[in-house]
Amino acid sequence: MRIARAEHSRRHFLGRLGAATVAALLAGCDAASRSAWLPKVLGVGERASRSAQRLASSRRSMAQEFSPADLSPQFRSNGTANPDNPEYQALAATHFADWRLKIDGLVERPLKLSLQELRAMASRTQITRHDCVEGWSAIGQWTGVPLSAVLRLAVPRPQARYVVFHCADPMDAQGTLYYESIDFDDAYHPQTILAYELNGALLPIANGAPLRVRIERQLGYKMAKYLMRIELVSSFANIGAGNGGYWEDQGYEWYAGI
Ligand SMILES: Nc1nc2c(c(=O)[nH]1)N[C@H]1C(S)=C(S)[C@@H](COP(=O)(O)O)O[C@H]1N2
Ligand SMILES: [Mo]
Repeated sequence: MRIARAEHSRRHFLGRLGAATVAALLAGCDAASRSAWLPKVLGVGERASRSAQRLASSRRSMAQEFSPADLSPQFRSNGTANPDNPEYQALAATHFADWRLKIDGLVERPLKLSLQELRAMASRTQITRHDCVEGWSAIGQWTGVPLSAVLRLAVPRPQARYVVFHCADPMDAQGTLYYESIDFDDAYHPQTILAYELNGALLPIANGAPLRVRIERQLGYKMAKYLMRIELVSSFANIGAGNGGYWEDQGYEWYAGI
């Protein structure tokens, strides 16, 4: 019953993904991203059944990891490239020395962590492929702290079901800030990291400095950049328009599995 419903919404989403991807291809992306994306576009049917299989078995599988030779020459930026937000700009001016990641909501121990504190924690480095719904892909190397380690420090309360990422960038004239959310399956997945480095260098502002999340088995829009706050909730009914993310509020699927 649950699987049937998930599969229904997945097909709906893949239909839309196909149209968006074809539009992007017609608009002309560069050859590298086209070749990385094309097999997946052509294999939509195959993808749907593979995803159904994954849903039926486990969501704990690992995303493919690559070698340094596979790295894209450049990891492009998409969406916001520099938040139009005075508070963020002030933090950026001092290289995020005064930035703190807040972790609150349904936790026993609310936290405020500096970049230095996050960097002092055990890190994980992974080379993965990022797939954007707009029809481009790029392979990059990410280094950061596993989200699971940060959650363990904060001690989630039993009622907590989702992890909400609040970002610094306003998306519209009303100042709606980008936000996203994932469930605990993804939050505790070993490849879900809060990344502060891209390709061995400090995370550029264009890619989400000082901190962005990597959720490697989902599409690019889930991977919130410019993180300011992580909130644990039992439901996202009262966050944004209630669909779990900025793009979800515009009609995108909440679970954007690849
Ligand atoms: N805060 C924030 N996070 C965001 C976005 C954004 O506009 N703002 N865009 C999303 C989309 S659609 C993609 S594909 C990736 C792009 O990441 P990149 O800029 O590192 O390529 O970030 C995602 N996370
Ligand atoms: Mo995207």
